[in-house]
Amino acid sequence: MIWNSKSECMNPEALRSLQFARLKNLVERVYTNVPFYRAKLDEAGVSPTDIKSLDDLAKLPFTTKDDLRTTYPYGLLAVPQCEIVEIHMSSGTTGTPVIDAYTQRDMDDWCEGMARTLSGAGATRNDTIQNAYGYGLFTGGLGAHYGAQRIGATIIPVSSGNTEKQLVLMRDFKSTLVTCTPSYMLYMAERAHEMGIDPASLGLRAGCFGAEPWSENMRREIEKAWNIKAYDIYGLTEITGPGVAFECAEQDGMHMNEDLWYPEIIDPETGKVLPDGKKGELVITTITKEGTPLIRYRTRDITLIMKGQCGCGRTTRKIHRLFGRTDDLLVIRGVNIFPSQIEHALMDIPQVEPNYLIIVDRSEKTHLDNVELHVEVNPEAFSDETKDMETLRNLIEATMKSKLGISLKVKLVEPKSIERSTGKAKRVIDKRQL
Ligand code: DLL
Repeated sequence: MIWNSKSECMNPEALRSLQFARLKNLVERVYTNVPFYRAKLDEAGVSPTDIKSLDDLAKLPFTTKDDLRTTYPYGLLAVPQCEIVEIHMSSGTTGTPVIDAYTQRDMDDWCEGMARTLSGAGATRNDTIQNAYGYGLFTGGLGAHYGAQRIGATIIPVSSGNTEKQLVLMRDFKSTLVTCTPSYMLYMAERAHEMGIDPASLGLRAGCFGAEPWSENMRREIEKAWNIKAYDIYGLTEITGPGVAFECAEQDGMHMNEDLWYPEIIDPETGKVLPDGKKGELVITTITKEGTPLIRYRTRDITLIMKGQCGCGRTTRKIHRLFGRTDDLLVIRGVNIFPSQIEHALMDIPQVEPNYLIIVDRSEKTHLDNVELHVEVNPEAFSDETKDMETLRNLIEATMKSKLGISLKVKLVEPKSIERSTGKAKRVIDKRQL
């Protein structure tokens, strides 16, 4: 289902000229209305008249999360505050929140982005969408809600948590689609089994999952447990929320809604723009945004823009499933590792569950980093025989060593002993005082 074929299947040249017109307008708007951007552009020696083609975007300075924090709460507003109809916020890890402020037009774009996203998963007005993303300041809940409303589906705004009720609602209202974090979807399957319900019997058809890193293997687990299609969806608070990019029926990369949010990939070290197909940091410019527009926002998310055209008919470019973040990169004894790589390696071992916790610490004596990986053994493989568990532990340690090149200590833990989250799962505890 293509929600808006006029925009999503545009001839690439027409799309580029639309993006350029929008970019030019954006640069003029922020230069005139946002003192922060005027100063930033002046400092970089660029003026709005220097923007003569899309390539000139590279002349503009980046915006970082720190810029958003130092201008909190309203320092990046590009319209009078009476134009703002809603705000959202994410707390991040350092405590100072990052906000997004929307005008009515920004809300329309958000609804549009999410309507396209849900349609990518095949949703129509005939669907019953159970929305288990958290409602409130987090963009997941209301974002999915607005999108579902736009396509005219029946929404069950249950929010995250209350797992037994989720399962009852799925059964009673015959939900066809679920929206939540991938880890919560797996947890709900586990609870269903405990309650004697086979999740695959509930009749769901699909789900839109995002807001946290997950892997291809985790997709397979979810699809198998629920007998559904699991679609990857991407977005971030600073850039409106979910709806920025989404998977279509091909399930191979996420279409960027690039008529609204323009993507670039840069080398995170040098800041240089990389060609399509090369992996780097995703940078987004909000070309239609009115409330808190951002120029070249460094997302810290690592992906690549995929080459070639998608079989679904959309012409918007796709980004690859996220590889990780530049800032959750764990540097362990000099080796760069993303938690997603550990997850990936783990999922090839059938005796363990996709629930894990990475604990990093530094020895006071040797000053060397130590990693302890807590892994849940699945109930069938769990055994009281120390020898069996020892063999499994050695197997995991050897797999990690060969796939990631580091030695880590594995601790096998009982099924269901790692804390579950109804929102974003916490996978890493870094105790090093770096
Ligand atoms: O998580 C928005 C969202 C809600 C996206 C619901 C998808 C579904 P934030 O809380 O600001 O916003 O977190 C944004 O989460 O920069 C990524 O690092 C990560 N993230 C989001 N989607 C994905 C995904 C929402 N599909 C941050 N895969 C982003 C991996 C994701 N990571």
